[in-house]
This record gives sequence, C-alpha cells and structure tokens, in this order.
Amino acid sequence: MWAMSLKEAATFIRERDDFLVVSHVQPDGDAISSTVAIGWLLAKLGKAYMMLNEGPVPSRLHYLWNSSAIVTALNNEPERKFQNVICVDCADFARVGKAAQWFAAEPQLLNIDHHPTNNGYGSVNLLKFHAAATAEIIFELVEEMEMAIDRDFATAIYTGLLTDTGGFRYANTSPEVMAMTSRLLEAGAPGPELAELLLERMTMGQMRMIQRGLARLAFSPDQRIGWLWVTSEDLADTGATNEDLEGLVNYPRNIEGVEVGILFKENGEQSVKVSMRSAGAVNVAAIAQQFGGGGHVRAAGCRLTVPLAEAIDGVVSAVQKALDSDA
Ligand SMILES: [Mn+2]
Repeated sequence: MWAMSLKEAATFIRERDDFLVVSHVQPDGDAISSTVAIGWLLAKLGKAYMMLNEGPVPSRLHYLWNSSAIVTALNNEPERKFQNVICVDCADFARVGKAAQWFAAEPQLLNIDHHPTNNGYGSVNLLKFHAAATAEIIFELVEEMEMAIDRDFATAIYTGLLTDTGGFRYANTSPEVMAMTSRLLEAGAPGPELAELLLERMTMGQMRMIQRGLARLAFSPDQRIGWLWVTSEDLADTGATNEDLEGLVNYPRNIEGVEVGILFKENGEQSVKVSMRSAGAVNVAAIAQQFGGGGHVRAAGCRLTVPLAEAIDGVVSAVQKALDSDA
C-alpha cells in the first residue's frame, strides 16, 4: 500500500509540469522545509514550479535553500491559477488559507502529509501518519525516484525532522528518523549549527517576553497549576512578535509538580488567547472546549472575549475543577 502510494506520487510529479507548491498558514519548520524540499526535487527534474505560502517565511528559516523564492499570498494578488498543486504538511484543505486563490477551479492535487486527521483531500494522497514529519515522507519519495541528495536537500529534511521531533526528543523520534538523520549528516546537513539556530538561539524580543512573563509567574494554592500572562503593552514595548511567544507556556509546564501550564496572551481590551499544556493528569482539550477552543489532550487553546483578569479567573478555576475531580 505504502509502496503503491510512493509510486503514484512519483508518477504524479514525473508526468506533469508547472506546479504550485503550498503549505499551511503560519508555517513552521516542517512546512517550509517540505516546501523547499519539493521545490528542490522539481528543480532537479527540470520542472517549472512556484512556491507559495499564505504568510511570510519565519526569519529564522531564511537559511533554507531557495526559501526567499516562496511567495507570500497575503501580500500578492493571484497572478494566475495553477492546475497542478502539491500540498505539504496540511492536515486539511482549509489549512492552505489564501494560497487557495492561486488554485485552478478543479486542480490536480498531490497531498503529502503526516497529520493523523488528514482526510485525503488530494487527487493523489501520500499520507504516513506515523511519520515524524512531512519532511520524512519527502525523503522517502526522493529515494523512490532514485535521486542523489545534496547538502541543500539534506539541510531542509534535517530541519523538518529536528523541528517536528522537538530536537529529536519527542516520542515520534523513531529508529527510522535516526537512520535517516545519519544519512542526512553524511550528505552534509550541518547538524550542530541547525540545533544551535533552531533550538538554542533566541531573539531579543523572545528573551524580553520571557523576562516579563516569568516575573509574573503565579501558582494555584496546591501548585499544580502554573500560569503567566503577557499584555498588549508588553508586545508593543518589546517589539516582540507572536513567534517570540513560542515556548513561553512551557516554563510553568516544565516545573516539577505542575500538572497544567497556561499562557494568557492579551489581544486588545476584550480578547485573550489561552494556551494550555498538560503533564498528563488532565485533558486540556476538554477544558479548551468549554471555552469554544480545542486541540490535543496535552496541548490545547482557546480564545475568550473578556478582560484579562476575568479570563485568568475563569480558566484557572476550570483547570482546578478538572484536577480536583481527577484526584
Ligand atoms: Mn509537520
């Protein structure tokens, strides 16, 4: 079945020309790496293609081969429509966002993804739910097509694997991932430099937000809930972006004994974005659902249209209730 899917995907690429390569809104490391890796493959085959994303490429990923050629759909009206589309790392069709404006009315679509919720919206689907990253699937596709890899390609795939496995730490860090990583290093992927850049380095905005957030760290009386908040003013003062808030919620969550870590992010006077992380005792997706949000058992979020203090009271009480009923 998997071997068949790989062949079908290879045929889709070989028999067509003039492709649009897209990934999901607010692209992460795997999304951009997968986009440029498919671009690399198409370039090697002498195919015409364009790479597109709804939003801009995060600046820390600018080292990726040809990433500067990725067009931002938000800033550009469609110049034309594409009949052949390759979607990478998009769990559902809606995740491509405004990039869809560049698709022909009934495009031929190759859907390459690893999200278990992907419903197979492509004309051809290359889906492997236990793959650690979409980049892992693309490496298999390039092997299937018997192409020699180089440093540019290896760096892209390594980046997708590194980011989607949280630095080769999460449960998806399979023996297959490690075997692949070994080959990527042989092909010239700069492992230590990528780890430094993607896992260690912080922007000044990020550090300023950590500084402010940690100064406010608060706990429930039983210390099983830890939370912090950032205000609209913080973002304005520090020049931090939303990207700079990534990982902030892990500080309370990582403390010994804390079951749920929460980050409250104020967006104007009556809007608060809430991110929750659970150590496992409670299902934070169920709590997020009470407030109209959703997510995964251990990572979920919601948005409340109330002042910050009210959002903190409401969500912390709901989490406390869930923890108490669990005990
Ligand atoms: Mn991914």
